[in-house]
Amino acid sequence: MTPPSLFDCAGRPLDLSRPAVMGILNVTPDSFSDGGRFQGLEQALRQGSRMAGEGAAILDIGGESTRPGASPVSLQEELDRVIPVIERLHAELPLPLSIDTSKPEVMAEAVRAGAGLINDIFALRKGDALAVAAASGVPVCLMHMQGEPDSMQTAPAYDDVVADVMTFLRERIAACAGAGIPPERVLIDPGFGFGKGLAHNLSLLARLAEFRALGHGLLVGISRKSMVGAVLGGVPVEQRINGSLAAAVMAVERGARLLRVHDVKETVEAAKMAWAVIERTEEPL
Ligand code: 8Y7
Repeated sequence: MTPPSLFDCAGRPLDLSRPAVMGILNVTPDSFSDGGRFQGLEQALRQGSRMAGEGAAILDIGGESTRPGASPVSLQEELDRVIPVIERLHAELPLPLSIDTSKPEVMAEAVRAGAGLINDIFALRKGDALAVAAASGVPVCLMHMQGEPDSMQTAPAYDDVVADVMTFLRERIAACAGAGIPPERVLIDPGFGFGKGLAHNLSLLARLAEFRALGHGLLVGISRKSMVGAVLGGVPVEQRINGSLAAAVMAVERGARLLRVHDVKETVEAAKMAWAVIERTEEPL
């Protein structure tokens, strides 16, 4: 059950025969300064170009904050945020783009605008997301989440977190197959921090290799998350790079092939080092 190593993201290849980095591009008002829509667009383009230059293989563009307690964003507002950014980045950069959304309408518009992957923290469970994703023709990432963003951290509970998450992902993979999304188009993600306590997150990372049995490309997002802050004694997000890199290396060693991160250059270098050891490669990567 070797996962596919090459994904066709709307005509742009994503090579996961070795670890690759997905750069996070949030297009939310709190993620750009104060200058309104145009400044937000220009800033997103600069940030996207920088991450591409730092070695990102794909950029993940999101217009809705999923932090606990964040207020929901209307469909029109989410479209207004992400579609111009996707259009411009698609025109100006050669790399594939991912749309981070749970709304079927945003998925459809984003793919029309040039997005080549759908990253959905709800694993295509909202409305007709399954059918829309199937019709789009692009690969999808199915992420596990227990509960809903506003309440998921209240009392997360599992019998066996790895087994429970794997059962959920198997069910969503089957739902995709039923909707016409073949397994070769599906990436999976255990969803670090989404309805998980620290012990759950640490178990998922320690036992990440077990997810290889599902035979799908494995994406992980640990970058700057609270699990890193907690381990380091409550440090703020801007002091979580080293902890995030340590977790990224452990994920690569256990089979992760796409790392969703804020700190692209650092993660690209850490992943190259890990991969050189795994492959005993003496050539520069
Ligand atoms: C993840 C994600 C977020 C993740 C995937 C954050 C959108 C929270 N986390 N998507 N999105 N996996 N696939 O801190 O772990 O970045 S948002």
